[in-house]
Amino acid sequence: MKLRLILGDQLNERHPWFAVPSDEILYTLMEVRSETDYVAHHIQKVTAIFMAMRKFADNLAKKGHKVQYIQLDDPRNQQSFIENIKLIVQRYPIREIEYQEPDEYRLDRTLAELSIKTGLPVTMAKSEHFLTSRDSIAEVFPGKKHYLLETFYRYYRKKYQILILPDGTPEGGRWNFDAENRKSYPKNHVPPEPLFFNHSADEVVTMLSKSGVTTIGQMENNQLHYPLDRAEALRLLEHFAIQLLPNFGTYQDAMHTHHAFGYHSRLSFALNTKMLHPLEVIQRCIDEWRARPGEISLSQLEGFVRQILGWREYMRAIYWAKMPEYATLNYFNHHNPLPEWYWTGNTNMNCLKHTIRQSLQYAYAHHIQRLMVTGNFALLAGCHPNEVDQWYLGIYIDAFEWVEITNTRGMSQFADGGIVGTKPYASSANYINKMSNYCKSCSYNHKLKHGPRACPFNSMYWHFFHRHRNLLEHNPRIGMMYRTWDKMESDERQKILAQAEKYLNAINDL
Ligand code: FAD
Ligand code: DLZ
Ligand code: SF4
Repeated sequence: MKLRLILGDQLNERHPWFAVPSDEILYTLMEVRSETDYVAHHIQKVTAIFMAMRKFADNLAKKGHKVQYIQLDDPRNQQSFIENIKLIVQRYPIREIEYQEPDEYRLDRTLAELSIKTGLPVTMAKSEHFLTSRDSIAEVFPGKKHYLLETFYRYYRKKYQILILPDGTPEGGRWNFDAENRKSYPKNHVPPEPLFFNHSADEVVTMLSKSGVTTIGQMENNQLHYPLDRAEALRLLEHFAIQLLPNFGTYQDAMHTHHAFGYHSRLSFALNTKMLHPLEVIQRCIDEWRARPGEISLSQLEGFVRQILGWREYMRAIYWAKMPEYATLNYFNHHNPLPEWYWTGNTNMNCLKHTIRQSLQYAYAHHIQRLMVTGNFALLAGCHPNEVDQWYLGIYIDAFEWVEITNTRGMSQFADGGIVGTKPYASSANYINKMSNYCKSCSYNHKLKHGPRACPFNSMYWHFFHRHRNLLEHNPRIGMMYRTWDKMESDERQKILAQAEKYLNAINDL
């Protein structure tokens, strides 16, 4: 008999593994403390993963597959993949083990030891989920030291013939429509209501609490809103294609106190747990765009395709090219702890208050909130990338290390010194004010650099560039900034630096 291990983020019912049921194959899923405890996860994240795993196991069993499901509170549970497998191997006539390539380095290493630990032949199967392979950086950039997202994206647009005309040029004559996108919401604009699924999570929540699993965040009335199986994930995709895609690109970067989700798809959980394949998501959106000419512009569609075929696959490619060293990079040698209010949202800074509270409430914030509010602030505040990683890895419903660390440590903290991005995403209040309504009701003044009500982003922004001058001055995309700084009156510069020091020294009180 063959044992096939399915991890909690491998819920792809269309994998070739499941084509034909066989009594000779035992599928195994397990809820284990080694996974619930490697970081403090959001309660909704652990709950969603467990409930989705349970549904997946039930569906397999209904289709005639043999399934062994180990719950977290099962007295026989050894709380680790290897120890549980060793136990199953003793109880069943298992002759061989298979698993799908895990997406996380840590588990890749752990499962590589399965054969030694069990004494059985072990095979790693392709997960068939991504559009690129683990070594796609070597494929796209042979012998190169720099890996531009744009080059990667165009390579795979061509390879998969996505929005490519017969003569090989991109549909619409351009690869990038960013110039048309990224507007803030006009006054009184209200995006469509998000599609929520109302799953009662009482049973799993009680089990987690009885088992003493530490979680963060809330779940109102134990109602879980995320899709838990493929049918629901497909409904969410339909909702996105029909209701949200028409304005996705335009408002991709907009932030608002009343609209947590805007035109974002909320598909990341379904994608990262493999309920949906990235190509079917892209194809569904292309079909909708073709069916509604004049109503959905190419800029909306291209902006979305770029996220999935570009950023998502690119982040994974960098992860596998650079791990495990990547997890140790700290270009700026930042060592401060994260402010305490990252776990409560109790700060007077309105942008951070809203972004953090929303993250605790929904296990969700959209890209610009993650990058330009919480990420930007942690960078300016000199927080240790390990702390920042732990926070992001725990709090978001879609957080798995292969995509979290490259976004956090790379894109948002520039701790990789420029592998993912060409310059740090540091900004003053100006950007947040332009893209949101946060500043309008904030106790700080977004226009002031110093003085009692000055927005902390402004002075901390200059403090960041000032303290890292030797690392950043020669970056061609930043040089201009130092010329602006140098042109300021010396008295003004001193006031700004003193204001930043004051804020940095009282970071928990902001
Ligand atoms: P949409 O805005 O609707 O975008 C559609 C899809 O594109 C997403 O579902 C996602 O699969 C993909 N996508 C978009 N941007 C990115 C990106 N930069 N990297 C990878 N995929 C992308 N995404 C995760 O899936 N897991 C993470 O742990 C994660 N951590 C992040 C940490 C930081 C600091 C930042 C700046 C971004 C992070 N992202 C992460 C990327 C992005 O913010 C989320 O994918 C997105 O907000 C999920 O919401 P959505 O499904 O509504 O996305
Ligand atoms: C995130 C997570 C959690 C919290 N719990 C489990 C679990 O108990 N069992 C499991 O198989 N997977 C879990 N996961 C998802 C894994 O951590 C995920 O498979 C790895 O991060 C690899 O990407
Ligand atoms: Fe955020 Fe500053 Fe605007 Fe307040 S004024 S919302 S702290 S950017």
